[in-house]
Amino acid sequence: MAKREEDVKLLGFWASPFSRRVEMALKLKGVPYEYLEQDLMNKSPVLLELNPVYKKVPVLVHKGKILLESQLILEYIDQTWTNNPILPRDPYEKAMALFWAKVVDEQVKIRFSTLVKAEKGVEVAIEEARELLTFLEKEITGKYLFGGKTIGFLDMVAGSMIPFCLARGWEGMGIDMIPEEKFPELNRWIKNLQDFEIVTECIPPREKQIEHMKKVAVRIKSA
Ligand SMILES: N[C@@H](CCC(=O)N[C@@H](CS)C(=O)NCC(=O)O)C(=O)O
Repeated sequence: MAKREEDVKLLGFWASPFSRRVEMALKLKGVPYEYLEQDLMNKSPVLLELNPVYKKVPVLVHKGKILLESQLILEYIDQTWTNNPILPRDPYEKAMALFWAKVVDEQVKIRFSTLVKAEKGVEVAIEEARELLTFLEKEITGKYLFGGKTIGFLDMVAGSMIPFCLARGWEGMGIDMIPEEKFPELNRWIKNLQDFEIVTECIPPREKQIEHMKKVAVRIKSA
């Protein structure tokens, strides 16, 4: 079990799936951390100093070492505190978890912007987003969670991003992107995730997140 003197700080933002997943990982490992909420509209000198390349959260500081990029931070946490594994130990399963996590963070996330801009039309944008979700629907079929019986890497990446961030953004546009009848397995997974305190503690408040995602949509449109 991790001890007090671990000296872990997390620079994050309440609505960010990237920093929420890092919190899930720290909670799963039982690592105490100091959380420093960031104002992304008015970035602090400390954030700019610690992440001068991307100027983004999350930033994890462990005993003075600076860790950037949420998926890499999850790997670092997993290798530093070895209790309650996050990544599969099997090399093939690990590669697949990393592959699907990349799909979520790159492709599924981009589909939110595609829909906001709706350049090809709303129906086409919805179709494209659902096509990607269908791959995940197949992946989760027959499993309790992506990580099996316990929360794993893909549960943290996809769980922070899809139901509690993107789906709420789509909902703000009046779209139920993951309807139960089309995605029964993903809906089951979303419910299963919420059996875990480390997840429920990291889910942003629903209405506040929807309002936040509406503002994100306005920014995407005017960019
Ligand atoms: N690939 C990065 C993405 C991090 C990211 O996009 N963070 C957003 C918050 S959700 C941010 O800090 N945005 C500030 C900005 O873009 O100026 C990761 O996985 O950590």
